[in-house]
Amino acid sequence: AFVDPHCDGKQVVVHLFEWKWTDVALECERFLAPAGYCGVQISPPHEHVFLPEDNCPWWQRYQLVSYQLESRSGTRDQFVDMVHRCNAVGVRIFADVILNHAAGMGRKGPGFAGTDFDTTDDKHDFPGIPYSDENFTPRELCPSDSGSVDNYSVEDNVRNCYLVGLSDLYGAQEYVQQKQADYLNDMIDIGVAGFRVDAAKHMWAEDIAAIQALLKPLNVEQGFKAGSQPFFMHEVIDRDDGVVRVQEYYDLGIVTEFRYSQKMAWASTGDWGQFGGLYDPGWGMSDPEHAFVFVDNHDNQRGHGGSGDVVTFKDGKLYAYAVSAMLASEYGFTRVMSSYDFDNSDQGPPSLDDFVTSDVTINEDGSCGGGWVCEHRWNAIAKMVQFRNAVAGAPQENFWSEGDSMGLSRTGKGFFAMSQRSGFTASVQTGLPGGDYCNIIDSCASSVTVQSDGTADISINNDDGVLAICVGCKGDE
Ligand code: LAG
Ligand code: CA
Repeated sequence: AFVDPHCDGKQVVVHLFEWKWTDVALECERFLAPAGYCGVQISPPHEHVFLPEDNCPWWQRYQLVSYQLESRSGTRDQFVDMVHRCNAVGVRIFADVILNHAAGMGRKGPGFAGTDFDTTDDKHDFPGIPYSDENFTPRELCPSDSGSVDNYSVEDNVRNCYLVGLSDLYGAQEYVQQKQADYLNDMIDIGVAGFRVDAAKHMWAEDIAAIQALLKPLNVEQGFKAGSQPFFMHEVIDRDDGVVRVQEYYDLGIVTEFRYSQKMAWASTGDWGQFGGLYDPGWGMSDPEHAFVFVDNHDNQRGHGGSGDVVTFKDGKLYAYAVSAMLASEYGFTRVMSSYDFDNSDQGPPSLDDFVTSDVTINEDGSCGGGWVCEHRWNAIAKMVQFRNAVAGAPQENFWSEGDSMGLSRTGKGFFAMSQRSGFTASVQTGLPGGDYCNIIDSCASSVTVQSDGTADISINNDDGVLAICVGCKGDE
């Protein structure tokens, strides 16, 4: 349940981190639909705290003030317009929702849209919802001395204490569940296709299930089949290092697989052999049907939650290899990160003087400017979206690696190889029917002749160092 993204079998979501709704709408129309992206994970759309004294860090959006759809990314009207325009071109919107907590303790309003709130002196006043003291997890249910989460091997600690001092909602209460469901239903009525649940690890699974039971089916007027359930992507950082495991979330949707991100970083050191056994059930990793995979996310790319071994846009071409490898392989449902450049880990998005987020600028060559990195537009990454869609369902076989080079087939539908060496050549088993195939990465400037037994001599000689051929694929997207 809750595992269908409702995008006609397309396989890749892009996180347009901190983009404004006006820019997301444009991007759906001008790029994401033609490239074959399934949908967009947007930044949290609710009213959040407003922290100009801290230069409005990106993370102010993870502190709830009210459920009004008024945020740094835009107004309610702009949100509605975005959802409708993206749905119209077959690109789905998935909202990042904060259900575990409200604002941090010791803060005072007004929030971003002018709504009062007050968490000073241990108060929990959120009149805009309304939530008050009784709607937050009772102190006696949290076993930590400080009241904050500080022991990941104790379930009550992880779920009932305050995550980095954020006021923890008492998710077992029907009142809280109903308010949260009302918020999600408002977006379902507008036409979103699903949700990314922030800090799901810190919520009891039965509380999430209770919210889900209160949700409406998706909006048929926005192109969803009658009776469709929203798609759910749960944020659970499980690296075999605590009491909460990804398996607990299988009935609730798909779940982040952070070990994948970690292994990707190891493979990217030039040891692509690691990629062969990447899905390791023995390591407790999620089964393929529930795994939500990514090379990096908005937290670990800047040393926040779940950081450590990670490859990001700052690694340049190596990053394109990693994302290409992810999109080539079979495991999990994939998310591509789209970032803005930053020097310090709290820095917000490119903005005008008054912390109003800047428009995303598009250069003549299709790359982005103004501080927006747009990894999702990088040539190899965008082309590999087409590959992943084309080979969906085909088994991954014939994996080989030679240090910094690797390849695999998606038998019957596609073959992929990449190399960090220029002019790399190899004789391989492609797993494809005989014939001539063109490399979609260089728009058919190079091609591969597959023999009737599936073997081929390949050479990789484009700027990206990537070769991807697939049945029925053309060089242009
Ligand atoms: C997440 N996933 O489970 C988000 O992906 C992650 O970005 C969120 O933390 C976290 N859960 C809680 O929603 C982010 C920042 C934190 C920030 C928090 C709230 O990584 O650094 O905490 O959002 O804005 C900030 C300060 C803390 C302070 C806290 C409460 O950095 O020092 O204690 O606010 O005032
Ligand atoms: Ca909690």
